[in-house]
Amino acid sequence: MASVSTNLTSNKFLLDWVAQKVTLCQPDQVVWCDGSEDENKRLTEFAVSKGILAPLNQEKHPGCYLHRSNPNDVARVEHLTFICTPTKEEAGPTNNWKAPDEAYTLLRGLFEGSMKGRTMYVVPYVMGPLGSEHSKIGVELTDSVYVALNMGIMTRMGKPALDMLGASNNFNRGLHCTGDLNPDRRYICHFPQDNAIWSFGSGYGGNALLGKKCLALRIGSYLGNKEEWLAEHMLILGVESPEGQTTYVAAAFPSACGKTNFAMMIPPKRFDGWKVTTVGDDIAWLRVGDDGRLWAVNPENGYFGVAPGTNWQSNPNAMKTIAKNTIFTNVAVTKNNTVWWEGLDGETPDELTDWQGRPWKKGSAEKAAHPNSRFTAPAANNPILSAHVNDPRGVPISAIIFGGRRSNTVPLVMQSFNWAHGVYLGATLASETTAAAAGQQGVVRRDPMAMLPFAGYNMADYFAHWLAMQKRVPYPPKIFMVNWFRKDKNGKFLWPGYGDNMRVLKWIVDRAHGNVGAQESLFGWVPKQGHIDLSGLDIDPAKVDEATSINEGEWKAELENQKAFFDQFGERMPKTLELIRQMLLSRVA
Ligand code: GTP
Ligand code: SPV
Ligand code: MN
Repeated sequence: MASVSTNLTSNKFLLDWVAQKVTLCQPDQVVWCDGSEDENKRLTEFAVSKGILAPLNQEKHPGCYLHRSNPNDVARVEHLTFICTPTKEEAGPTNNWKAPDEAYTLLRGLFEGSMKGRTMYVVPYVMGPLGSEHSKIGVELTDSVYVALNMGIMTRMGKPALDMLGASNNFNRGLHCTGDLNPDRRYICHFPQDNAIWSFGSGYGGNALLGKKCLALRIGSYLGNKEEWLAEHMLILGVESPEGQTTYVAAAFPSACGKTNFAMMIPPKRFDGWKVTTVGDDIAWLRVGDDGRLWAVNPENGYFGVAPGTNWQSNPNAMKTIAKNTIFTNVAVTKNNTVWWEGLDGETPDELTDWQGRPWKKGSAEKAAHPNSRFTAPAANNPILSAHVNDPRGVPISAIIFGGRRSNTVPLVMQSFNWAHGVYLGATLASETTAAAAGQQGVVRRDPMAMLPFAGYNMADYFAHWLAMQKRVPYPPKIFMVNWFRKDKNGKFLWPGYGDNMRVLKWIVDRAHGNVGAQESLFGWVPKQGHIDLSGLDIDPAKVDEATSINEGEWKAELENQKAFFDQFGERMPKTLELIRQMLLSRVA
């Protein structure tokens, strides 16, 4: 049997657990990751020698590599993701459930001998700032060098994690094996009661980088409910005014609905002197501080961002962030071995190599880059990285924003009447599905708080937890809803989006500080005429009117449609949310 010995730790719980899993998976060797530069170099070279990574043009993309995943393994697989709580009720109607015994038996069968002829990487990592009481430690055992390298970018990985863990038994146990990538033998199983994750048969992103969606959101949300904090699918940004006052905002948008872009935004010229800084682009852990405010940390240390649509116009800070030391997954490459994707600046090249490594010609009906192609880039590359990303206390949140991708109905921005109504706005969030998950795209579905695929327990209990936070947060953030994606009758976006979202953010910040009035609509507070600053924006005012309009007919249908979603939770559903729905409906009935 491969030796598990290491001089990196003497933690008995960890060593015993690794030994157990070595017995199960039978790898040829075990490699403990220390997170050093040297190790990164060695693993990268190994990955290149095996064809798992290909060096990109090192002049144009220093330290950057391309990875092509199996074409059947390009996105999260929600139908193969399971919450394995003792009872089905604990997982709730919106999660797939397996009994823990059954799941362990099934997966043990798959893991048995699965790493024969392969290396097991032991990847210790911290989610959250080192030494912070908010942070959690995980260890992922994986046979994928791609996963180990990505975890090195996305988390605080290696020796610092083992040092922080010390002799403690309190760490998430993650077991991952690529297997033969047969979708019929692919399972992403979470065991919240055991603080464990077993993932088999996928090498892709959220299925395989266990610190991200599996630990930071699914297990995290379960722990949050127990420990009275919130694990959310939210970006965190700071807005600095010309006077030097910084306001922190957290925003939940579903997958591929604009979090990375919003978190890295550059305000338009009109907002000279205003600055946005990024704390996080995907996940927020929120806790009540001693001062009675809600404080947030970003558990991650890098960005696993959507490539298509990223360009020097839409997101210059992302372009700078991915300029070096970045892994690109499933993008296209040019003749010069530089990266390309749909929506990149400039002319489309006549010829490319597509994401599957096939020759591609301009005008082809197929996309050159996969719509869910991604970059993995270190947060440290981000030119507008907040000075507080490593602050163990996190940052105080003044506003929470919920937003979806809706062609109609939902206006550009709305503020909730109060906390419970804000929770209702989050709980009824709906969005058109995207390429971030396998399955049909562009279908409107309820995605409460952008957490539908990520809640590690019954969503009705999750709503109750959100409602109960009101009593625990004496100075709560104000809650808002936005929609950057409303379309006109020709199918064109009504709102320019990206940097111009600053115009909406400015109103939100002003509202959070009580610096500006608002108009009461039937469904929430909306900006008064002229309060969204449009100066310097070259756009037909009628478009903005349409983007901000509220159509009672559409809302009646929307409110009626929410009922079925609520009803599936039965008695477990908090009455407050259904009462708010009925009250709003009575206004248009
Ligand atoms: P995940 O990493 O999957 O959680 O995605 P995300 O929420 O971070 O989304 P991201 O910022 O990567 O944006 C996804 C897609 O939406 C990209 O193709 C963007 O170009 C596009 N997008 C982002 N912001 C806007 C916007 O304000 N308006 C419009 N029209 N599109 C946007
Ligand atoms: C998402 O789908 O919300 C992502 C990408 O951020 S993944 O890590 O694959 O979940
Ligand atoms: Mn995400």
